[in-house]
Amino acid sequence: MSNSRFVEVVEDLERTLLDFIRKHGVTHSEYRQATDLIIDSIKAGEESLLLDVFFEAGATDVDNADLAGSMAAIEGPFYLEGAPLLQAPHVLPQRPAEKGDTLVFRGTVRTPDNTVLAGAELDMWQADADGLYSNIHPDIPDWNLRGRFTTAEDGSFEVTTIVPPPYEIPKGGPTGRVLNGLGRHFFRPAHLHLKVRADGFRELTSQLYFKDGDYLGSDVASAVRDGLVVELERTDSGYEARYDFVLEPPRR
Ligand code: MBD
Ligand code: FE
Repeated sequence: MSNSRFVEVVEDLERTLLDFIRKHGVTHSEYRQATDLIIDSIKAGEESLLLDVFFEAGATDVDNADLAGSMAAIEGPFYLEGAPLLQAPHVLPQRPAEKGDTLVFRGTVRTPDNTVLAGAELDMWQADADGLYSNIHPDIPDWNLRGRFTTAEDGSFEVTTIVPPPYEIPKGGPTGRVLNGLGRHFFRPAHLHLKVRADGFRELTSQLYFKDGDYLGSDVASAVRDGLVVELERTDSGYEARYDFVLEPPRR
């Protein structure tokens, strides 16, 4: 962000929030409740959950306004750099008897003119069958259901994992208390998170949902978009899904 843009947006945010305080007659005690809420959510290990639930999809829509590649999606609060690098056949790290139905996820990585990208990296993370993320929620081995793998010479990839369930925002935490106060439910539809990167292309943050899944129409984070919903097809051994990613060149 350039300094001139910083000044423009921060001064406008300042004006907007001061107007808001006057408009609603926000008292000092209410102001302090708001700052405590933000601090508490971070201390409770909710990372950026509170702000991501309310605002991240709005910023992502701005990025998606003029698009040459696949639609971007919200990253959410639980991405971590440095997930294990997997060798083929790719299987996301999991416990010996990981709960959940087996999911084989396949696709390709290409450029906007349909050239396949070999050696593109997919960095994937998801909730387990209890709806919990490793390295964030307790009692799960580090890096469980998180991993990086690369596309083959023909630009294709395949990874085996489990079908995630809908994600429920922790009920007892600060973000949950806000949602409860608003009378909203706590669910996000089931989803897979992926980042896709290749040298010379813009990194894509994606997130894929499953057609006909619960909460697609009422995501608590308001982040479902048509281009991000994939079919979940039954097979003899579980389910399969596919998505073809298109990476675009850097914007500037
Ligand atoms: C998630 O898994 C998520 O993706 C978002 C955006 C918010 C909370 C939990
Ligand atoms: Fe998520």
